[in-house]
Amino acid sequence: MAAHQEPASSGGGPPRRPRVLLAASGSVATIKFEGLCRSVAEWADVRAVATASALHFIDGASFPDGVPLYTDDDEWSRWRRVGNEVLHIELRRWADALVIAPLSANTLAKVAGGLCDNLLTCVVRAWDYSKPVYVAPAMNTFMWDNPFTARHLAVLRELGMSIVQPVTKRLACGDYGNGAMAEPSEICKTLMLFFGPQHL
Ligand code: PCO
Repeated sequence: MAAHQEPASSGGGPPRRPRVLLAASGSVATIKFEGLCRSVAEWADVRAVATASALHFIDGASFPDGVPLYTDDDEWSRWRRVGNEVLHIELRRWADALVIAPLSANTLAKVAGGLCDNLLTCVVRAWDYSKPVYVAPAMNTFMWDNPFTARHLAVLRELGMSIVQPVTKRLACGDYGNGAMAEPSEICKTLMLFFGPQHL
């Protein structure tokens, strides 16, 4: 990967496709991640990051061709000696926007606290906040209603991140309530509005 990339909005020739880094943490809603990657890849260059927990819900065999899926193993296996590429830094440089969908309660807490113990959280910890971050929380209603959620989301908003609000519906455990991840089509639409028609 090149160390520096032209911004999507740079003057001169036609704008290049937006570069979107899509990241998934571990939630039952991660079953929707593949669909989100497919939708966004129709109009953007997409790279994907999955936490170890997210991988429980992702079928590598059906993951879209042309969307590289990076995991914690890639972060470690690429680095042998000083001077080698550091994956979370390269991804942070490459991307025009970061989307975390789903954002689990655990990853929300880690991001709010500045923890960086895996590839996804290292990208966030290294992020350039002049570039957008969208997060789509997903969790059981009891977790969503827990006071920690509002506190942690307030920190994310203060950092400039945008929250794609969860919806009320039947959850994976059978409970009915708020906490279901926004539909991939909604998340995709939110991103398209940010990039605007000139890039699509
Ligand atoms: C645990 N967690 C969840 C996660 C949030 N749920 C959702 C939706 C899915 C089905 O449409 C699972 C994607 O309900 O985002 O349910 C509950 S105990």
